[in-house]
Amino acid sequence: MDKRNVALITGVTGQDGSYLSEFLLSKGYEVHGIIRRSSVDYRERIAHLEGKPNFHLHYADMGDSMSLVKVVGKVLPTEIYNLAAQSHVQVSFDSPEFTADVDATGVLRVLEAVRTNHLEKTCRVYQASTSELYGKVEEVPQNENTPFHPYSPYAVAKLYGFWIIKEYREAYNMFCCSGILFNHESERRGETFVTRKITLAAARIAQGKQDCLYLGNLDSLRDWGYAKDYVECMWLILQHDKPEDFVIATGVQHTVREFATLAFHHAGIELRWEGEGVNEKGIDVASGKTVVAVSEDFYRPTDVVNLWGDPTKAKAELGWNPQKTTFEELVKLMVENDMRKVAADDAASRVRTNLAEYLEKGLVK
Ligand code: NAP
Ligand code: G4F
Repeated sequence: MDKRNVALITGVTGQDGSYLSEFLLSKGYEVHGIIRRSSVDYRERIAHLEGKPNFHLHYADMGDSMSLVKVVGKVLPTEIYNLAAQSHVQVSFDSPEFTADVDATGVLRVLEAVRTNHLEKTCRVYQASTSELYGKVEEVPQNENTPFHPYSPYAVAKLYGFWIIKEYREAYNMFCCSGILFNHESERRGETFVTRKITLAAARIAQGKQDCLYLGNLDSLRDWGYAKDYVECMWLILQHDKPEDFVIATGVQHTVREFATLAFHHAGIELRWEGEGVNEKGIDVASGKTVVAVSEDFYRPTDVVNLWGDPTKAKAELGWNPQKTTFEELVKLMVENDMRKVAADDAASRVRTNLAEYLEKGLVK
């Protein structure tokens, strides 16, 4: 039995990869992460970990089997967390083939890298699966037995990932599992996901650095949790006595409109909503100005509108607390972070203003 605790994380530079690295390092793991070459600095989320003795980075790519086989063979991990993905649903409509290669075939490449290195018996594999599998939902709330109905190229690719993990578990007796995670957010969330787009814009508007925030479907419902709480569950899933799949969610859902109302409140702006559909507007009660408007540019060809997870199994079998950070606490901590960020970094905020202008013109989603 391999007693080492050596984790390999794909997607280490992402929101979840950075929190998971911190979590595993705090548990005494040797942590290895896969990075890609880029012409710009994209390692902001893990910069504070670089140079730590137990933290190591390796170049590889989810689209390059050989690189994955080599890294797995060099690191000999006892646990692999496969978090790497083209993770933006709207972008998957623009780049469906790339999304399929990374999010579907990429999972197969990781599993085959484990087999090629003969680590099936010593290496456990976690797959970052998603509530998007439920897509055009067939029941609410969604649990481990709810039928899947993927509703975007991203979700279809992730469905392959889910099934190939299950197949390798059954065919080769490997300890590989999927965490079916509902949306989880944080101060490190990518800036084009709706929550972070809202908290950054609320901070900029409150500080006079942006006029208006343009959003798509305000009625969309999500079960939003805190990423820092969710990475613990990834680890718990791999420590379980048998390989199984788990729904990870808070069990509470809110609309995009509710998220925006609360975020602006924490930025010091009370919103009043007027109009319907594409004509709906969020008006600053104090100034009478429109600070939120709807743009069809952010509507999706098919949109998932009713995600609501049932975390009963994770609570019972993993002892995980889905309400560690509440929705209200999550929104507050994200806004407070972005208020500080926008205020502190004037140079950066000028760049952000440019980004905000692009957002307003619908050029960046
Ligand atoms: P994220 O911030 O977008 O991070 C994605 C990571 O994948 C980044 O490190 C990215 O590297 C890496 N990556 C993308 N393409 C790659 C490739 N070809 N080769 C190697 N690495 C590649 O995503 P996240 O929010 O942390 O989510 C982590 C995982 O959980 C993803 O698989 C996502 O689909 C899934 N998930 C997320 C949520 C959520 O609400 N956050 C919910 C359910 C499931 P670069 O930095 O180089 O781009
Ligand atoms: O924040 P979103 O882009 O996240 P989405 O599509 O739910 O995907 C995220 O969560 C999934 C888990 O369910 C992950 F698998 C996936 O990797 C990713 O992390 O959009 C949330 C909702 C959507 O219904 C979208 O139509 O918000 C709606 N929305 C409304 N206006 C917007 C906007 N989304 C974005 N990104 N930008 C808007 O302006």
